[in-house]
Amino acid sequence: MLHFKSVPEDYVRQSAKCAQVALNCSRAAHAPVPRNAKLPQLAALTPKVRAFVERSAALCQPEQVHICDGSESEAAALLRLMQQQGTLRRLPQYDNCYLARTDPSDVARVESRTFICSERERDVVPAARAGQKSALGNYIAPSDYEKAMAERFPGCMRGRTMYVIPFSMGPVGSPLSKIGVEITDSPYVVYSMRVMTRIGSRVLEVLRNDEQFVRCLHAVGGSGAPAVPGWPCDPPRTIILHKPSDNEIISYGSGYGGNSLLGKKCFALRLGSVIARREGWLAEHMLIVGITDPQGRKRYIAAAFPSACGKTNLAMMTPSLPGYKVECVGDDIAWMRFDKNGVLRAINPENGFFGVAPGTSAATNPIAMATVFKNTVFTNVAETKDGGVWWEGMGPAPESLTDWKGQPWDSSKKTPAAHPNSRFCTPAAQCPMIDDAWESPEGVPISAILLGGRRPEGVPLVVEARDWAHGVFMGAAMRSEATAAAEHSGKVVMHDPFAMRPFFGYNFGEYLQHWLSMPRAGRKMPKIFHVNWFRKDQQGKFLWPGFGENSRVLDWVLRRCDEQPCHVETPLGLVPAPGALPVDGLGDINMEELFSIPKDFWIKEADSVEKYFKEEVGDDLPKQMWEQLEILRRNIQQS
Ligand code: SAT
Ligand code: MN
Repeated sequence: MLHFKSVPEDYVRQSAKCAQVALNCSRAAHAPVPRNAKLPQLAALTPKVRAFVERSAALCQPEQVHICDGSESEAAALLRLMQQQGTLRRLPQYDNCYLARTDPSDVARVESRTFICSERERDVVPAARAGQKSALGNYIAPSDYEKAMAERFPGCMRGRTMYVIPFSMGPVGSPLSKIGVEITDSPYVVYSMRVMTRIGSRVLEVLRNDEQFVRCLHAVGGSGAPAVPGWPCDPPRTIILHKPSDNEIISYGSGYGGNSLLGKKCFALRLGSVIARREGWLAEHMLIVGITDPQGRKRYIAAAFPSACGKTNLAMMTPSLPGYKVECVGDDIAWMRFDKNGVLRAINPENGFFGVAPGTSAATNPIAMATVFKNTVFTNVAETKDGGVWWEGMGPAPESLTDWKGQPWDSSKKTPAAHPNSRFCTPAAQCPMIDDAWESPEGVPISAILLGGRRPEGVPLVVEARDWAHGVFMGAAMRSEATAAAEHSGKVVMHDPFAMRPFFGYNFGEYLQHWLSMPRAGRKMPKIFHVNWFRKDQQGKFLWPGFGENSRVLDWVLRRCDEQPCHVETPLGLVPAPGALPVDGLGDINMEELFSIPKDFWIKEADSVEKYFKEEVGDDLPKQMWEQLEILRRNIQQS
């Protein structure tokens, strides 16, 4: 069995020295970290963190080790280093903004190379129909996990600096937060983790009281000069491994997003979902927003949509309805737990937004536009000739552009200027409508949960679940068009239960059981709704304007949370009563088509959900889900 060997004593001594001088290495001729910078010594680490660092160093054999303290001077040194290495270009148009261009084969999450390890396959993969393997949950056996590591990690950081990033998912010290330590050889990852999580010495302090943390080991891989200067990676051998039983995440070969910022999908969702089940809470792929109504009453909702389906737009919505205010707590992940009063409370475990750039504009998301032009790293967007950025959907293309691959671009080119999964990585605190309570240690109270996806056909604008079990069924049956956030392509409608398909850390059948077990005496269960902003007419035109106009749907949702009788029953659940959804001033909205429930479509949809449940979940599907499917079938037949 391969594991980290113990590190020779002199290596540790050498490493301890390096902790002070790593960013001042001779090859990177940038200004040294000031002598008085507070860089904790290896010896000052807690024993478990130190052991993890020593084992990783012995395995990866970096030239030096740098323990990140999270200081401004450290960030400045990283930026200088990355500009020298060619990873980042400064964008002189803006304040402290940078552009990274990745290797063109390292541009999105790689779901096919992402695995969960456990002793038993069934812990990870549901019991599918005989002879068929469920595609929910990518399992790797412990021996293959060790082998994958042994084939990639020994000596993989030779000549590089190994950075140690203590990070907190959630406000530092909150009872709802969790700690991780990511070891990486990518300064881009360190800088991005600094934006996306809370890092540094203050996190190490928390570990002094409780030594529990998730071990995250990341290496970009590759040897020799990288194909794209400043972006070493090893796409053919990329692998992302999770071992929930050991609180361990291992990632090799990719520097991009969810593959390398291990606090995000790997920890906050995959390991997070396992920890959440163990401890009785929920780790979900959901945004969180606060909505204040014209009466001044504020409620919070959480909403699950697959990657690149407009979560960031909803999280930063400028409501078109007069008197409404939306404030953002988070745009991607929610950790939620019932408190002692039976209220579901949510925190955003992240500290920044890693948002999809294309489609973001002053019209679609003015708040994002007001957020991202300072202290931001853009990745794979296009660059203007005066050092600004551009992407499809931002507005008219400026005259001369450099595309995401660094090539001259003009609108006659068939290829997009910005990669469809290009991103901004920006601190949440500088969002002009960040919620006052966004870092509240106890979390914000959740009144409603929204589920949704991109459904061009058949699925109404909004449907309220009749009860909790029906809401869980809606989540289980969620589908959405594929997006550019992972390697899938084309406009196929994929099943994506709870928008968690690529992020489950354990058996999806057990996940549903966990959700079904939430209602208890004394708990105030949030209402669950399914929304679809993306329904199209016969001509392929969107039936609903979306964006800020979605506040009209939120208005109805909140009135339903107040138990106002502004609904009617349908075979799918409850929808707004005629006239209850405020559409005044919207012009021609075909409400009939927007809310129609085509019988043929729904017969097929129920068949497809049945097939999915059978093939992907089999015996592990809770029986309440079969009952819900039967109710749907009966309702449709009788309609
Ligand atoms: O996983 S990423 O962080 O790269 C983005 C996403 O899919 O939401
Ligand atoms: Mn996401």
